[in-house]
Amino acid sequence: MKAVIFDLDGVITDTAEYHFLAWKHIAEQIDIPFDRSMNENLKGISREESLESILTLGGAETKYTNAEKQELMHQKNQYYQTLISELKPEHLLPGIGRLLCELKGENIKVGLASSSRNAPEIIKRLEIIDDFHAIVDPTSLANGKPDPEIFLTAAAQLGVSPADCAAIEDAEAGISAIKSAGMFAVGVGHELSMLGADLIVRQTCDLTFELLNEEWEQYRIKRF
Ligand code: B16
Ligand code: MG
Repeated sequence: MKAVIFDLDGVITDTAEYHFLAWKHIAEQIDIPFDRSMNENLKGISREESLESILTLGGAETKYTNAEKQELMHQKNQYYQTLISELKPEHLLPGIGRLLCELKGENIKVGLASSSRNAPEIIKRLEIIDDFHAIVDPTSLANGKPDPEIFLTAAAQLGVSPADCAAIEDAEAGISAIKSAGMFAVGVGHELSMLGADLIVRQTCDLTFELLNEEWEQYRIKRF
């Protein structure tokens, strides 16, 4: 294991709640009911695809022009940015600060593969930006998760072969992307929603270098 690539939302910090509140604010404006269970399907999905999903749920997929959709996304992002302006180092999910520290001590490269255009701002506010050797710019990609492009780009930026990377995700689309990239997939969450992951932990506080390394060795023995 030469590199570990992190998803952001749901792995490093819990911005899913802020995405939920921001989309709910927009959905209410356009009279579409939106709840937390609907929000689950938007995890890891781009801003554009999230809006399309909400419009489809509300039977409004053909109701808005492209310009109107751009405006709705702009308003959602403004609301979201107000919420993330409150983020502080204490909003790191449990165990993540320790894991970043352990990886540094082991000379393992660290990458960020988040679909969020707000990711650099968020990791700056969490005061962990210096721990990352590569941060993928999602606007430079042709395809979002579950396509493997974001994880392959992170590995290329780190100068590490995908086969030597582990990646951590909390969303189904993300686990599929990691597996298609040929990497060791670590899922954070319930077994049923992390199908396909090589290692599943219930909470971020269970993520230690020791566990990742042990499971990585088992995975290598099974594969080769
Ligand atoms: P933005 P991740 C994803 O982050 C979120 O899970 C998803 O809900 C959001 O729509 C997407 O980022 C885009 O975010 O609107 O800030 O560009 O899980 O890939 O870190
Ligand atoms: Mg996520």
